[in-house]
Amino acid sequence: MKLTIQNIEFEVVKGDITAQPGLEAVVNAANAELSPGGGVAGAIHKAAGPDLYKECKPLAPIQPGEAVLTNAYQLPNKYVIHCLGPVYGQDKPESELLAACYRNTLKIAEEMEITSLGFPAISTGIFGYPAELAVDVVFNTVLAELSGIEKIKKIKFVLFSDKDLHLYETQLKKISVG
Ligand code: AR6
Repeated sequence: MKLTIQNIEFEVVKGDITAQPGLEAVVNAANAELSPGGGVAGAIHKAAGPDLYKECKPLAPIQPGEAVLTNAYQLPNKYVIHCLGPVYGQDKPESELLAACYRNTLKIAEEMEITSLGFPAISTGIFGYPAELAVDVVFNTVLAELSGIEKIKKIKFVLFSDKDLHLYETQLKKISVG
């Protein structure tokens, strides 16, 4: 599903964040050490190859809410923006830290003049953030940032399950009817 808001195309798909050749940057749901780990981070490091972790190592550790940029190596993208989401029930306030992830990622993308980027559902896997709560934070945060965005033309949300796809599509439909 697609929707254009203030000249930015939003797209919501079910898919794999490591298989998004049309996007200049993809976002990693990272760990503090920026190491491979599991979930999105494991998949991204596996697909990018070992040079990614070599570039990551000196940038670590990062704090919850923080984001850093690297090259994407063997991924079909130019950059990876690594973002550390909050561990639900541990890093507080969770919603503010999750919002900071999305804000900081958008800020880096703007600074680097990145025109298209893809987000997974940060913190909603191993970090335990309920997806139905996270999706509200995601859309509230991204929509609040739109007035400051000039370079980004496409934001794609790449979800791993039908349930998450449905949550995101429901949000996008709500926005489209105002
Ligand atoms: N493409 C898109 N989404 C995916 C993919 C993929 N290839 N793989 C999983 N997801 P998670 P977190 C979904 O756990 O909660 C790692 O070990 C997944 O179903 O990757 O921020 C890191 O090293 C879920 O909906 O990220 C950290 O230690 C969402 O992406 C920790 O997990 C996020 O799941 C980060 O945990």
